[in-house]
Amino acid sequence: MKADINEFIVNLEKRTPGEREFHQAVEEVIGSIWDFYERNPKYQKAKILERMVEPERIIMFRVPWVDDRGEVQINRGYRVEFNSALGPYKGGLRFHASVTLSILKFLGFEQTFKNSLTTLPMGGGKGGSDFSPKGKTDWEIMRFCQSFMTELYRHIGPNTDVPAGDIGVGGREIGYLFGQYKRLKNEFTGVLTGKGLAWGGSLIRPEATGFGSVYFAQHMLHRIGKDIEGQTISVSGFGNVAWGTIIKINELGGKVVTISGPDGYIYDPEGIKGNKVEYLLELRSTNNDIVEPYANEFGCRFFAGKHPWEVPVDLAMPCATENELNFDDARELVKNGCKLVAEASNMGCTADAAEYLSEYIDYAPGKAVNAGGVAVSGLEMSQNSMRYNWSREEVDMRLKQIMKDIHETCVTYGKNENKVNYVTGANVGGFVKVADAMLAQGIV
Ligand code: 2IT
Repeated sequence: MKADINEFIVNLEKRTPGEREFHQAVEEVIGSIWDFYERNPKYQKAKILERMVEPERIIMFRVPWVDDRGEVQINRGYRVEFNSALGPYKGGLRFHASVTLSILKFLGFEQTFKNSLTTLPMGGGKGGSDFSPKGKTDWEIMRFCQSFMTELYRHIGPNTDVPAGDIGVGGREIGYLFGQYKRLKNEFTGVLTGKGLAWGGSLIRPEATGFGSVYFAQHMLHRIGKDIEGQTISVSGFGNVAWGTIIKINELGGKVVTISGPDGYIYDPEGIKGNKVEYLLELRSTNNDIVEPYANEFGCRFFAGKHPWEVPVDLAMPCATENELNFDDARELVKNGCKLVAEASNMGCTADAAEYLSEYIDYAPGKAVNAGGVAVSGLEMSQNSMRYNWSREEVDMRLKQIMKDIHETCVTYGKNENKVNYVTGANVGGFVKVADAMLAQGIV
């Protein structure tokens, strides 16, 4: 058995040289579904896994634009249309200097499993650009978005591929992208999610990734006889996901003591609550991507160049980006008595950190924990199709139910005596539906 799995990985690496993050994501999935795959020869015979690691289509394009000084700028745009077995390609756009094809392939691959877990009819995709909104003016961001959409519009559509936001793409960018799509196609459709409330957006979409992650963590805690209430929690990042996560933790009686940025982390032992949560939005709107000003504003400590995982807490929720929690961080968390890590970022833990955490405490991967974001995007698509808007309560109720179902799926497929391996649970649970749909649809 080992030989086969190794052969699979060697072949993958040969076909996709240098795509480190993509290999990491595939290896994690393959490692946990291999037994299941072997026990089900119908999947092997149809080469389901071999097909799953090959995106159905990749679009790469030039994005030229003119900055405020009149200088020509060139970025690269991407859309990875990974898998459409369950529905139109669905997944965010990331605008960040670190974006490469490998990063978008890892995200698109993960998205396929994540979207399957939501129970909604969505395939997997991801896109973006190496353009970073950091330090750019509003006019520059608008011109970039218009140029990006001028190519992308011919590849997407409400029944084909429905992008949304990710790092560097929020309400403002979705607005500019939507405006240009509408202008080019002369069609007002639900081609993007994360839209403004007045023009087709869904209530709770901005909060959904964070809220859903906390609902998921709450189910993990309940299973081991605990609750969010009274827990001290470390969070990383200070963007959209951290913001929603912190709001919901406060609402449920937990205390968040850290946030972080590329510059370091903040330790606020009093808890990040009240107007401090509002301040996060202000911090983000400056486009500087640094968290240090929080320390000056509220008189607490800033630790330059460090990860928040050295702070002793009951629970840790990574909310920033991939590989933000490494093996040493994982060891430090466990040593300091942390009981649970719920990953709200995509592939927030390095492979060795994830393995270590799974062994010693409860650890759940991003594709299960953060699926609430794309789930509410799916609900936004439903509302757009009906040309109708649900109330806040209605959307929140559906989000809660979806997170409960995802947790149950993880327990069903990941339970081993008294412990749940959430990595196995999420991967096998996500795989089965996609694989069965692919079998039914023939060799395509
Ligand atoms: O990683 C993710 O699930 C997202 N960035 C959200 C994707 C979406 O289509 O809402």
